[in-house]
Amino acid sequence: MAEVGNELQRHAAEEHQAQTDGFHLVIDALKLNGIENIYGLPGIPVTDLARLAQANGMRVISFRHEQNAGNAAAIAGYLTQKPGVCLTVSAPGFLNGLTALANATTNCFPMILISGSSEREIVDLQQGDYEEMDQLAIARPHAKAAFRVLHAEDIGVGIARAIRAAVSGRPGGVYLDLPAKLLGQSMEAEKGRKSLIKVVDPAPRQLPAPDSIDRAVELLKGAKRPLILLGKGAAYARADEDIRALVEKTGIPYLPMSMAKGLLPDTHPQSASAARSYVLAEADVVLLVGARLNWLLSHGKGKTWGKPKQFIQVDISPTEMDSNVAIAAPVVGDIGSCVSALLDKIGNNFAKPGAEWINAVDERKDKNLAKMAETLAKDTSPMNFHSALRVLKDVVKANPSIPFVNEGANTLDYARAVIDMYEPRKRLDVGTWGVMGVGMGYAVAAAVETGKPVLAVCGDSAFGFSGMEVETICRYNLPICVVVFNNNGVYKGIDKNPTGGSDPAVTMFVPGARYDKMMEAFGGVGHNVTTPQELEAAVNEALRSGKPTLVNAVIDPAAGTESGRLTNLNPQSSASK
Ligand code: ADP
Ligand code: TZD
Repeated sequence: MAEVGNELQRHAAEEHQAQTDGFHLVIDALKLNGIENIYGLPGIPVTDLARLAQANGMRVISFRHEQNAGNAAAIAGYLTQKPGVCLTVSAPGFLNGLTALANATTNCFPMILISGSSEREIVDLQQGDYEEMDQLAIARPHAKAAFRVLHAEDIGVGIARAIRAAVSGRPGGVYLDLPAKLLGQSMEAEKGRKSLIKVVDPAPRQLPAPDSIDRAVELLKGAKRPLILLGKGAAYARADEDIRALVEKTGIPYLPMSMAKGLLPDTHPQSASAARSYVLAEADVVLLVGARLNWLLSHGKGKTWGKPKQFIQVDISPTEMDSNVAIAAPVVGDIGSCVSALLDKIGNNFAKPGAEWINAVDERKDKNLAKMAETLAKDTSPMNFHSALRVLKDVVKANPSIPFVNEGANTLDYARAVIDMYEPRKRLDVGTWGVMGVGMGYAVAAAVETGKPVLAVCGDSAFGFSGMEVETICRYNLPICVVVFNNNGVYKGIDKNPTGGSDPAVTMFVPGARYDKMMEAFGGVGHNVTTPQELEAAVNEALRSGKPTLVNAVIDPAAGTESGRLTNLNPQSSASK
């Protein structure tokens, strides 16, 4: 009898083994394509998906809010060229993740938001399911592509399409809708295995047309005051050596956009960062590499751009050309292929720009750098942005390979100007939208994906958007040091309620708040610092120990300016004119 029982059990097990289900197919499809990490938040209907992913060897990082998980996935995509995956529950969880998906699409970061959803039959008849929402329709305008899978045998196709859409051409955010029933659907394991797709060459090279290269090089050769502008597309493309060669062989001054800082070290003699306004206004030919002429570049026109100029634009997206101003020499292709073709065409005899242009740029640079050094050298009490950043500049110089996350208004603008970056893809910031709240998500993914300690420098307002993730940082024991520049409010901390009433002014926070205690609450290390020396010691200790740390850096509440350096973007009330 016992033998029969065993035999039955064995049969049942074989039968069981011969079956697979939607949960396993999703995980197997991701793993087959080299995706090892999931950033998400569990709940109905994806809790078991997250559990099984962990059980099957994926690293699953559970967050406290989906937007932060989504931001983590987005920056993981930027850092690895593989789509970062965010997993959320239906409706509200999905919507929380959607901001991050839209931000990924806006920034050209490859990401896949996988969200559980209600069954279509119920959603389409609006019968009121638990967390019911027509998620696919809502995601579509915010994503580069959006797909739904209804049958287990289509999971392989769904994930393959999501991966391709996220990383090919201009990268972006992809939405993948997985209704609850799909996850539980079973099918024969062998058939399931065969239904999965290992995506071949997910981001194929896109070679530029030879005549577009000829046109670009002709224009560059004729330039008197050329300028190269590197954007985060260039950093993402990982054509680091060729980009450096292009800059050095041509001898042209270059400007890195914020997240392209470090593609060449900011201390490079050809960096024109310290003469930004001058070179933008004076250049006659501008070669854009992976940078859009959007608001961050004043749309390529107006006072910022001064003298008339011609643009060469290297970008993978053909429709980016002429989006703001005429592009005289569009070069459409992937940056690696384009820059390599430009280098071939340029050869070794490119006539470097004349001394007049180079000297004029250097003169501006030297003057501005001397002015900056003077500002940084001032020891103010209380600390202001510059005295605090002076020491962080040295910390980054001593630790050039650590990811540096930065958000805020003044905290962002000053840090970008003061802190030199030395290696590509180390500076991670608010990007194309200037969005607050990316801080902790970016920091977590940077630590997970690179295995390095991370330094995150956030304004107190910026930090607040994702601050609860200090628990996540402690839970996973990640080597992240968060520095909160605490000036008691948004931009600064001295505004008064114009009515004289007891409510605080709209930009004010609780004065003297101790953000360091938040980290301590979850077992991490907190420091409250009021001098540059204390700040430097606290950050160095954090980087040395690798312990989750939050440094509350007390900054003069009067130090900031409204909107940092974006004051011009604030509409004026007619009452205050
Ligand atoms: P920044 O904010 O640094 O100026 P943007 O995000 O505006 O940079 O621009 C990045 C550009 O880079 C986008 O237009 C995008 O299409 C392009 N891009 C991204 N990856 C590649 C790539 N591998 N090859 C070519 N262009 C790319
Ligand atoms: N909400 C979102 C999602 N993004 C935004 N950019 C804003 C609001 C508006 N905003 C800025 O543009 S900067 C900023 C807000 C609220 C915060 C600035 O204060 P801070 O930094 O404390 O973070 P500083 O250094 O004190 O200026």
